[in-house]
Amino acid sequence: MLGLFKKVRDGLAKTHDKLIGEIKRIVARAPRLDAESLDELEAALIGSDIGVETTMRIIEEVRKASAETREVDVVSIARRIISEALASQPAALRTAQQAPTVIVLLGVNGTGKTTSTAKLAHLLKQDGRSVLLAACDTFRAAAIEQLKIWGERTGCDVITGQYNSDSAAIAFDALDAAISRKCDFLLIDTAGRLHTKKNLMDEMAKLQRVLRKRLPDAPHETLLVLDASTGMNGLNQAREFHQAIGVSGLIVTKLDGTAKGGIVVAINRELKIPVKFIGVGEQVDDLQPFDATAFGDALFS
Ligand SMILES: Nc1nc2c(ncn2[C@@H]2O[C@H](COP(=O)(O)OP(=O)(O)OP(=O)(O)O)[C@@H](O)[C@H]2O)c(=O)[nH]1
Ligand SMILES: [Mg+2]
Repeated sequence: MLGLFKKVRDGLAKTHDKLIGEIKRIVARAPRLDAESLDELEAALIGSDIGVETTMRIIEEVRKASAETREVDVVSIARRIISEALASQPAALRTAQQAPTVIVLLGVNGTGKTTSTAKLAHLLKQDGRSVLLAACDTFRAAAIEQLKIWGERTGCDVITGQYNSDSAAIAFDALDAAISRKCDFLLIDTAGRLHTKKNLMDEMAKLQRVLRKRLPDAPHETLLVLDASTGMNGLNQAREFHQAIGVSGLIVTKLDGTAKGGIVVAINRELKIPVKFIGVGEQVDDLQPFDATAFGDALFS
């Protein structure tokens, strides 16, 4: 457990430095927190990508506290409010009453869909579950081979089709295979294209429809994979995907490389879509189930 916590803390180091560093700098310079430093604090919080709603709540509480006492503990106020925002959504994976649980991973190009599919497979396998993978990115060159390699590494079979063929047909076949092989989980890797391209949304909607034809309550999770380093742009992507096809949860990747980890707070609070997993590195064991308490601790420790 300690090792896991360390990974999250190391992964969030840049976000921690930015958020806490800025708060401390402002408070050190103006401990009384006059109007000007409150403005500065507000700008710093917005700049850390935690979102407008959470920023406003922190500023409001800090303002109230500074009317009552001279030395306001801004860090602990921020910590409390951010922890509340983080814990506001359930983070556990939704599973099928009867196997297989079908999980679709989608998102724009390069966010980490394929690696997250592999990492999730690894997590589930470690938990003793059987996992089948479906290579439904028939769009990008070498995407199928990439998933096959991950399949070998994680010890999972991969259902594939031809490049440029219908991804929904592969998903259907894969679901058939998962049912007949009695697999616990089917993880479906999909193609990434710009979210402004309507055809990606159409492709994903079709994939969902086709899965439902075979298994009415599938997919049990539609997980949008977001690259944390895109910050507020990621929040917009999530909004658009959610409106177009419905997203049941998020995987926020590449937290290790960015100071924009505050985006996880904004997503939880403002979109009310739960963050289910976070990616904190490139290795197969660098995906972790999202734990609001651990995340808050890592952000402030
Ligand atoms: N540092 C870091 N790198 C990551 C993480 N997740 C994914 N990556 C890297 O991001 C790059 C893209 O990952 P992919 O999984 O191929 O992304 P994708 O969304 O499948 O990409 P397309 O299929 O081209 O749309 C790879 O180099 C991954 O190693 C993470 O949590 N941290
Ligand atoms: Mg991919």
